[in-house]
Amino acid sequence: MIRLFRLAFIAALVAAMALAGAPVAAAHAARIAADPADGASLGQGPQRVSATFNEQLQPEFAAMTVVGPDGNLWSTGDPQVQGAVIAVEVRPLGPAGTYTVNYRVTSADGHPVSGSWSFRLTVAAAGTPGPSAARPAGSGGDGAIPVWPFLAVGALIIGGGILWATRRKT
Ligand SMILES: [Cu+2]
Repeated sequence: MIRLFRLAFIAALVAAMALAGAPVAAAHAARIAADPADGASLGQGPQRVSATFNEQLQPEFAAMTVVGPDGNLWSTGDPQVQGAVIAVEVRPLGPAGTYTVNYRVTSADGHPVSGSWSFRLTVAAAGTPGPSAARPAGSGGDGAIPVWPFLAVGALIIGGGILWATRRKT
């Protein structure tokens, strides 16, 4: 009877670990806000653009650019990652039209997430563009983090639970 209880306990523990582990592996960071907002019409260019995600980002391998209607880069410098926010400085803008913000960030679980949104500048300004955006800026390598450390930690926890359960026999 006690042996049966112990087996049931172990089975429940393993099932709980599998259920708890699944969302971790599946959950990528998702963008929940953008500044300027997607589709915004602005009479004046922003000094910086930023995207906010639903979870902390890893600061490594982040990329963010602003590409103007002329095909040039209007972002300047490297993006900054702080908590769940990635931002990049923007030059004084130039021609009126659509500016597209492209980003690539690394989720807390190690998965790279990329996307883009755009805003419109309604009044042309006198800014000087950066280089052509044809050559992607800030691509410093693949940001993927291996999954095996998470699996190893999961196995340790399950193993510890089994050990604990078997030691509790009366
Ligand atoms: Cu993920």
